[in-house]
Amino acid sequence: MQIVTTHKNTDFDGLAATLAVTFLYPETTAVLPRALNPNVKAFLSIHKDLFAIKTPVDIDLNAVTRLIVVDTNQWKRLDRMEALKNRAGLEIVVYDHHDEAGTIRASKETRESIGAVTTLLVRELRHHRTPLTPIQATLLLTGIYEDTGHLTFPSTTAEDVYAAGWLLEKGADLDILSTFLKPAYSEKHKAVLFTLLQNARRTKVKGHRISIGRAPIHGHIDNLAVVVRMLLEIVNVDAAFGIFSNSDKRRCMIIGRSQSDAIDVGAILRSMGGGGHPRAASAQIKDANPEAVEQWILELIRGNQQASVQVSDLMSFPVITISPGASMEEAARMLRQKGITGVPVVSKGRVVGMISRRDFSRLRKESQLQRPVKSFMSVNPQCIEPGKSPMQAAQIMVKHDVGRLPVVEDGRLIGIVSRSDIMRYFYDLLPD
Ligand SMILES: [Mn+2]
Repeated sequence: MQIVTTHKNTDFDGLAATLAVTFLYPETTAVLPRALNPNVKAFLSIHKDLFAIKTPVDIDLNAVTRLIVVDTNQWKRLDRMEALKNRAGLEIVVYDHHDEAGTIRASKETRESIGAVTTLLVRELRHHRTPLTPIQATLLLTGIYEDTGHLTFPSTTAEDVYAAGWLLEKGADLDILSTFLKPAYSEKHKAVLFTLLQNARRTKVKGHRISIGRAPIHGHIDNLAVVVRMLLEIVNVDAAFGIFSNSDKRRCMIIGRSQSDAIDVGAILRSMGGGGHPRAASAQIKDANPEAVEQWILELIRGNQQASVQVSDLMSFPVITISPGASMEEAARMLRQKGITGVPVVSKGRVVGMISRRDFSRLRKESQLQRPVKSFMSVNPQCIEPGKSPMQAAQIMVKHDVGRLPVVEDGRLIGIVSRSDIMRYFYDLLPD
């Protein structure tokens, strides 16, 4: 078996390079350390199903014949790989961009001073003409951007920039990327934030807490959205708007950020001629008076009748279920025929368990296929109510490491929502 792994507290560069190896060599198993940095964890909470990822406890290290390590060359930075340290005959391949000498003695090492280790893998992907999906390209670009500070760190090389350009050609999505990367923040941003905080007005509209701040801008400032994001977090409202008037160019830039499904800033700013997503959007208006813009935003929120998306809008129904007395063999047949990976176990209309493909690994011998589902199912599974938001569903899935949630209303099973339903929802929010 061939595995690829990376350092503990995995960052996007480590994750991207790890998965890039599996894009290059699909027979490779990706093994991620159990400790991931928070940005990576958030990314995987939504994208987990797209990538086959194992943890060190899931795999049999005795079966490993080839170990590929990316973004580090130190044994101590790997999670639970000690058993491989002195394994005779083990082939080790390292991809790294750290200057210090490592403790891993590789049979093949690609170590270069370059902004991101992901760039080294992109070089191979290009060379092998490996096809990439836009989501894969987005992940790889996120790795490069993180380690190069959006291509601004002095360690950035021309090749990092070429790699980034190539990934954009392959459909990498900068909106998704900026959702998961912590944005850069400068002195200029600090000054603007200070102005916003001083004059931001806080109001309640239809029960939603809104803050709108205004700041005059001189010259050009990149990424003002960072400031609005911080305003939203500091004043802790459902949605925050920044109105930035640029006197010399006689135009107004409006940026909205929301942390509630009930306030769709994308819809609001689309009505003003801009665009974006429900939680992040912007618009530009010529010759506008900031005071009038503020009133306009408030009116749009008052008129914004659009219902927010709930789990019940995304769930599938009717739900295929199985009874606790059915045999494991029947369960296996059902999963195979319906092409699903798990099914709720229902008794007298109530969800009593969940049986999924991974439960079959607990069968020790063929004859156990005749045993009832109730002996192998996970009991008291995580369920969700239909009125919860897609984000809440994603959080439960990542917290409990489950790929689907029965949707239960008044104790009754009314649907089921899977990780791919949630993911599709987040991607459909993006404009074409
Ligand atoms: Mn790195």
